[in-house]
Amino acid sequence: MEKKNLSQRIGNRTVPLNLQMGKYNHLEIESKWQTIWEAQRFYQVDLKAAERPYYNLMMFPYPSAEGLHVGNVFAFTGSDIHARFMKLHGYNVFEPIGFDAFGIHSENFAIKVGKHPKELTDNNVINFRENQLKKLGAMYDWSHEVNTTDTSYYKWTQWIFIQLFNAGLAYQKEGYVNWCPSCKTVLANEQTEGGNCERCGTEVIQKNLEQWFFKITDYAERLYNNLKIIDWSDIIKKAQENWLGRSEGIEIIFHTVDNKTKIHVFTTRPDTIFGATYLVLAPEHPVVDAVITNKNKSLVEKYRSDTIKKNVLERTDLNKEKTGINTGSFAINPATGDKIPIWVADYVLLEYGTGAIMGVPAHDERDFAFAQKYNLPIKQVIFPEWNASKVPFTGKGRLENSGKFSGLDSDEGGIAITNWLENTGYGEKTVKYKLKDWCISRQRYWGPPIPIIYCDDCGILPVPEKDLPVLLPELRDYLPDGSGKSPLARVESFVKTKCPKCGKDTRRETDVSDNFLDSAWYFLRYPSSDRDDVIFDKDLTLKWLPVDMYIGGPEHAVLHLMYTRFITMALYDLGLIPFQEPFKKFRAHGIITKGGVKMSKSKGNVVNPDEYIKEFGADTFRMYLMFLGPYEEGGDFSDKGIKGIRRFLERVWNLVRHTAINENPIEDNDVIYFMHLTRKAVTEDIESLKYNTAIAKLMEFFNIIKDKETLQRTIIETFLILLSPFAPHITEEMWHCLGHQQSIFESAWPVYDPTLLIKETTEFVIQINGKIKATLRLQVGADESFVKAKAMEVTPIQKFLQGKTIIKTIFVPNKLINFVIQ
Ligand code: ANZ
Ligand code: ZN
Repeated sequence: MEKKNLSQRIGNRTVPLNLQMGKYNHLEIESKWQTIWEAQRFYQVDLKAAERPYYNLMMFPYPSAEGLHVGNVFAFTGSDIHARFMKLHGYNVFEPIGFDAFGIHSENFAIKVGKHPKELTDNNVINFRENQLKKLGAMYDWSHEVNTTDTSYYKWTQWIFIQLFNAGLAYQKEGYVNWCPSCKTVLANEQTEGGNCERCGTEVIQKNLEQWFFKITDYAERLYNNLKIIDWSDIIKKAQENWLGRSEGIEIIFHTVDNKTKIHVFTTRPDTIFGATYLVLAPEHPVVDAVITNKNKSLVEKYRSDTIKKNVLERTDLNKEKTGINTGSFAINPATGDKIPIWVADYVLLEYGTGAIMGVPAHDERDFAFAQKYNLPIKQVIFPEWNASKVPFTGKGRLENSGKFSGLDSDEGGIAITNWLENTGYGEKTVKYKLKDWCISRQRYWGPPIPIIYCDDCGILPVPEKDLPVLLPELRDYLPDGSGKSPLARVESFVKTKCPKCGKDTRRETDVSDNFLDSAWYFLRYPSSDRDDVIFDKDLTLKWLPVDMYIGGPEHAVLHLMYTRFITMALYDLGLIPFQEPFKKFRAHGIITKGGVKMSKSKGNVVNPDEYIKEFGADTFRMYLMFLGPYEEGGDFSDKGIKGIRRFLERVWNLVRHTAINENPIEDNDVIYFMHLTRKAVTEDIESLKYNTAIAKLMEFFNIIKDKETLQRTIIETFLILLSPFAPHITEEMWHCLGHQQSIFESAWPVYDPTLLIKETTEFVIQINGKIKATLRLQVGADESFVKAKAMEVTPIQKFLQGKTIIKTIFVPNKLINFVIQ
């Protein structure tokens, strides 16, 4: 198509041809461009042919019945602005989207409203896609949509489980797990909050069940070390660091008095060993059986069975009174040679360290409370440098009562004692992590069945890959019954199967996998979503992954974001992908509040974005949300601000409508200078996700150009392109009204000319009759008349000049101006 020449010249001025633009009608403009973009598949990327791939990822939504809320829109908009910005920089930006539709959220909601989760999910997805997401004006490539509940997706979730199982990274373990009596399911520690279910608030109890785990603890060190090299938001890295809970310390071996049993304890304070007056074993520790004396046996047994009813938080709460029981046996402190009693107490946890500790009551709060309660000896071995001490003293200081180590300070002493214990075979330096293995089985319905078969003869076998997916049967009665078994266990046709090895009748695993497994790998699937024969297309994966930019909520710091890293590392180790970290860059967005509090249904302060988008337009709403505050911090939602943004866009519209466009460069140095300044500032702000200040700078620029009768084309077009990531529809429309045939998003981001921004200054000396009276900072190269005018405005100079005549001015460029007066 030939490009129409839309500018008719009259003399050396142009008339505004953009008057064809009527009043700003967001409904018309937004639906027009959404339709055109979709029809032309404008945001669909040719993944194979793309020359400059850029993978921009946003955490995919869970399709709730309530629909997208403003928090989602805030998050998605910020991610889309980044995508558009990169597109305008010439990248082939892939911005996929999908639905995280399995999980207890959906299932519980379905139960509540008495519908089937499948039916609800399907409806919700349609609502999300057609009524909401498509109206946001984001660059989603819908041709690569994924939905975790599709068989074509969960087939591969099951496949990943099998790969991990075959690699020895998935195992079964019976044990006490957090159990929510209301959701009737197991919860990971991460899914409890202060001893309650994170989802429904019910108090969590402990239940003994056989569960599937992934050995994420094998990866603790790598997960920890890589934190130093990944470009992620600091708050997220900090949260992961805390969650991994790395401690450097030493494992010390204590022998029982009869020398039959060794007890390994983990401590971070080897400098205190001379103060260890007893040992404590976790009640579940297997060594308890070996050391327990007949006399104490029944009491210890009772104590053990009482313990399992408590959860971790109750057990480790500093304020709760300590409890414990004496085993009746003794061990030898290798440092002092003293006989010290061996106790069992629930403040020591089986899963951490070695599940056993040395009690040093003089220097540890919990040990102190315990020793006081049970009259155990308290021996101070660390003394503070200056003041007389009081136990427990938990700080560092000088060692006393510590044999040949007395006199050393804690750090030196700790090293010396560690070396001594290592040399004598009583200890070994070690690093421990608080991270626990990931419990991935759920005794629920709405998830991918775990692809395992139990054969009495052949053992535990993975479902052969050719038989995947193990279909989730369509159950009417999918309610959990509290038996600790999945509803699938009630479906005989599902449970019964043949052994893939011997052909005998066998049974299937009936648990489904954790929703977090679905989302731990979805970003790997997007580019290959149309492949049914392989999980990922090798070439596309090599080309598009790892993800260039991932944006999501800070609430996912330790669950989703840790699991994705683990799964990526595991798949890397299996040779399935060529990278260990999933995301080159991760940024956490802020949270939108209402009246200062987090939006939630229970508080009744959730804002529905749909009405605002309808009334004011997606462009206004996008910009308004981005203007609320720094993207990484969020802000407080109010109706008032929206109108202001809407008026701004109307004024932009009217400016473009009424202002004549001059095709020739016209001399207007101030405006040109400001244009470059704005290009620079907006570019830097968008790069660092400071969308709010980018918008503020566009507004300032607008104020400079708003009253001009004519504007040079570059100026108005610069303004539109800089605005386009925020307000894609209106800028696309105005762009076309200015005579363009191509999308504004196919133009180049306006770069600034740094030489035009140099405004270096220098100090000018102002003299009167050769005597220095003042100084003045002005631009380098300022000419005589400018310096003279500025100098005469300086108050003391004004006074000197009053009633006098300047008979001569001496000007030395960049240095001095001298008024000779009479
Ligand atoms: C002796 C000692 C003396 C300790 C002292 C502290 C102060 P972090 O930093 O969290 O790793 N501990 C070890 N294993 C435990 C378990 N399974 N359950 C409960 N407590 C356990 O803490 C390490 C310290 O926590 C260890 O160092 C141990 O107490 C305790 F003045 O050993 B310490
Ligand atoms: Zn068999």
